[in-house]
Amino acid sequence: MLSSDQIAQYKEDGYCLVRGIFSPEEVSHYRAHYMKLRQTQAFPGDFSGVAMQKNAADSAANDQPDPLQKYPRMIHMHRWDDDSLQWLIAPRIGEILTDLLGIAPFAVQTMLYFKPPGARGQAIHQDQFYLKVQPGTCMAGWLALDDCDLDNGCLQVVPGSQTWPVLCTVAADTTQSFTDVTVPLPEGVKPVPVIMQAGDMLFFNGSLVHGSYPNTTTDRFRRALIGHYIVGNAEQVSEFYHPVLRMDGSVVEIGKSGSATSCGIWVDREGNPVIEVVGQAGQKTPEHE
Ligand SMILES: O=C(O)CCC(=O)C(=O)O
Repeated sequence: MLSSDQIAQYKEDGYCLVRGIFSPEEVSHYRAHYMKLRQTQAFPGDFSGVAMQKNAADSAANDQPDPLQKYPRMIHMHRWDDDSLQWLIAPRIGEILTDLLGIAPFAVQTMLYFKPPGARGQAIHQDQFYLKVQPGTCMAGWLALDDCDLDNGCLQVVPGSQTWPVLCTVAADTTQSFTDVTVPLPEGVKPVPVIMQAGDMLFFNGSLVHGSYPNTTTDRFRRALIGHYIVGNAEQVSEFYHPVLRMDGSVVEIGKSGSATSCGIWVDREGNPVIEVVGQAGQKTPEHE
């Protein structure tokens, strides 16, 4: 159960860090489990990133093999791996999400980021851009399987951005990001790093702007096991996230949200940046979450 301070921090900042929710033995089990799966075969939805734009100034960098080719991100493992399913619907995660949301969640997605040494990060974005939960929003539960810091590309978040509408996306720098869209931030607003130890879990709201920089180490992975959830009174979520599960693992039928959506752009009002919602203008169709 979360403390009132943790719930207050979530309301204020859009995220809540819960330390040591999984033991060192459990974390070590998941690391070994996913490394073994990754080395065994390819799985549906494996994603090693968009092609990297060439860096005109650095031809040596252009010739480097991309570490993500060997360690593509896994997705929706809970649909074919029981360990992943049991983790996704673990009661301890359900209890925390219920504390934060005020209602039991539904579970919709698992992902495993290996982020080996030298791997690109993921440009800042909002998960709700992809999940399109209506009404309400989605939540991420991001479990660190390795200690995460600035060097190996820890998660970065923009505190308070959970109150923003979904922003229109722009092209990302694919030399730094394995996905190709990002969201702009007004001048002076910067993401802050979330330093975590293996076993810590970060819970964050679907509108929170977040992402990560590359892993610049030569010898440390930054593995993360991620669950995505939606509020238990949601009526729709994007088709990609179906089937939707109750936290007891049973399937719940809800609607599929369409691709049409509005998004926000930053405009200047009397010297202050504010978000103006502009329909679909400037919106790029998401190919990869
Ligand atoms: O782990 C990362 O580097 C980024 C993860 C992320 O952005 C996400 O799960 O939506």
